[in-house]
Parts: sequence; C-alpha cells; structure tokens
Amino acid sequence: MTDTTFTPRVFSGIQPSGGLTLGNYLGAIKRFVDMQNEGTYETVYCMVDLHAITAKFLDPETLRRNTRELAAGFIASGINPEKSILINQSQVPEHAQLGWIFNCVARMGWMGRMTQWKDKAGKNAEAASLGLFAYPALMAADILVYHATHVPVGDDQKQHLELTRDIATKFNHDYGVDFFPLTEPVIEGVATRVMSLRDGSKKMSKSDPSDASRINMTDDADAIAKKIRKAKTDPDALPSEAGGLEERPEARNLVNIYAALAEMSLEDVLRDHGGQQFGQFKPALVDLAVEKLSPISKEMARLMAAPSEIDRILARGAEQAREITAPILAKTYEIVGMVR
Ligand code: AQP
Repeated sequence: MTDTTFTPRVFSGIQPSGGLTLGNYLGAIKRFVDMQNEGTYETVYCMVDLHAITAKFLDPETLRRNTRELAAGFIASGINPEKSILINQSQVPEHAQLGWIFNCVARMGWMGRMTQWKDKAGKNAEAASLGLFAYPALMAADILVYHATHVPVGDDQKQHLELTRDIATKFNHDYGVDFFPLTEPVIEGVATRVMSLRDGSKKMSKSDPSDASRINMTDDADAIAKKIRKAKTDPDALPSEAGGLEERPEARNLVNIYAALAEMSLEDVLRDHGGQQFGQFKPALVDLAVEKLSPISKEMARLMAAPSEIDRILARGAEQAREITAPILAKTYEIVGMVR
C-alpha cells in the first residue's frame, strides 16, 4: 500500500465500439451517476475511443457516431458536465503518452494472461492487433493519469483493475517512488454482470452479432417489449427465494435486470413476483424497462440531433481533464528521467 494521500477521484470509461447496451447502463453508467451524486469524489468519465479501434476495424464515420452517441448516453443517463468531467480519450493526449510508459512497465506474461485478451483474440491471436494485446496497459494509464482512487466497473473488468494495481506497484517500486495510487475497483450491485437475453452464460455485449441478445439504450418501447418477450427462459415459475435461481441463469438474469432497474434487492423482487410464470413476469419487466429507459433514449435522440452541443461539452471536458493529467504526466517523465 502507498502512504501518500490521494484526492478521492473516480475514473471510468466505456468504449464507443457500438451502441450502448443495458449491460453498460446497469453495470457501469448507473453507478457512475450515483458516484457523481454522492459528492465524495471528483468524477471523470470517458469515451475510450482509442480502445474502440483495438478489436476490429471501425469506419471513421461509425466511430464518430458511436462516440457522440455514447456521450449522449452518458448525459441522458444523468452524467452532468457541471459536476463531472466528461471526455473523449483521444482529446486528452496524456492517456496515450502515459500508456507508452506503461507498455514498458507491464510484462508480456501479465498481458498474455488477461482473459479478455484470450476471449477477444480467440484462436487466431497472430492476427489480433498489437493494440488489443496492450489494451490493459492503456487502461491503466487512463486511470492512473488522473491518480484515480476508485473505478466503478462491471465484473468483467476486475482482472484489468488488478493489472492496473500491478503496474502502479511495479512503477513505484522500480523508480523508488510513491507516485501512483493503488486504485480500488468498485464492483457493486445486482447488475455487475448482465447476461445475454439469448444465452444466460454469455454477458450482454454491444459486439454480439445477435441484436436480440441485448437491449440497446436507443431501442424504442416496441423493440424493448419484443426482445424481453422473446428472451430465453425456462418452463418453471419464479422461485420465492434466491436459492431457487441456481442453475437457472436466464431466469436469474431477468430477475437481476428487474431488481437493478427498480433499485430493489433480488430478494424483494422474488418476494413480489415469486410463483409467477414468465408469461406474467415478462410484461411487468417490459413495463418497468420502458418506464426507466424511454426517457433516456428520448434525451439521447435529442442530443444526437445537436452534435455540436456534444462536441462543445467534450472540448470543455478535455480542457478540464488536462489540468489534472498534464502535471501528472510531466512528473512521470521527470521520474523516468526524460529530459524536459
Ligand atoms: N453485460 C454487462 N454487464 C455489466 N456490466 C457490463 N459492462 C459491459 N458489459 C456489461 C461494463 O461496461 C463498462 C464498459 O465496457 P466497455 O465498453 O469498455 O467494454 P466491454 O466490457 O467489453 O463491453 P461490451 O459491451 O462487451 O463491449 P464490446 O462488445 O465492444 O467488447 C465496463 O465497466 C464493463 O464492465
């Protein structure tokens, strides 16, 4: 552990690699909004566009649209640019600059053990980009270039957060400093892992080829209703206690989604809905999802029609961000021994 006291500061990001999903919303953005409003932390939230080009080629127009849509999703969900710094990663060059230093701190063996690398590179790792392999070192830089103390993420990012701590520890040790904090992951709530609507063993993901597997934050009420009605389930009624959801991943997923949207515990949802068949529970979930998500998708559509408003917010965010990141990068270069 480091002894230095760091300003309580939250950083987290989402890739503009496709449309925003309910998984991103419940697992990440909703937590971002809570942490912003708690008032305990300075909060910095980011569209990580440099990460979005690591996995597959995105044509430039798509990347631009995805980035603005994601920014619209953040704002429509309650991220307030007056309270949080909202940025696009490539507009704050210190992320990539510190990322290079961390490429030289992280070890090949560490990176090769990342399960997300193995999943995304698949069987043909030789054809994967170097950027995909180095992704967790850039992610560590995204976090540590703010000296962020806390990172709210979904369960799938836990290993990358451990690597961030390993990089900070090795840097501090190699250079004999107490400069980078050991950042804490914040993985909380019932929706840390929202699963695919078509397969309860796979996480809901924007890059899943099946659109029916996910709820997009831009889906209208009809699309939401159709996807939930068609969601894979089993023939049994809902149990009255959480133990009854074991070995029933699809049922558990729908109950978790309900609980997260309603801000209830799993137990309370089962107390209210236990004994119901899916024919009864799914319409209740549709009503709740439409009630909670429609205002967000409407506001996203309004913002998407005014892209210059989004661009202004991001330009201002980048200026605010650089007040934090420029001195941290300058100090890092000095520690490393780069002549300035
Ligand atoms: N299904 C999920 N349940 C809970 N949290 C989730 N997150 C993503 N999917 C779920 C959380 O969202 C944040 C941003 O993720 P990301 O866009 O950087 O990358 P990802 O985790 O790889 O998300 P996707 O949707 O699966 O993107 P693609 O398909 O491009 O890889 C993270 O905090 C993540 O935990």
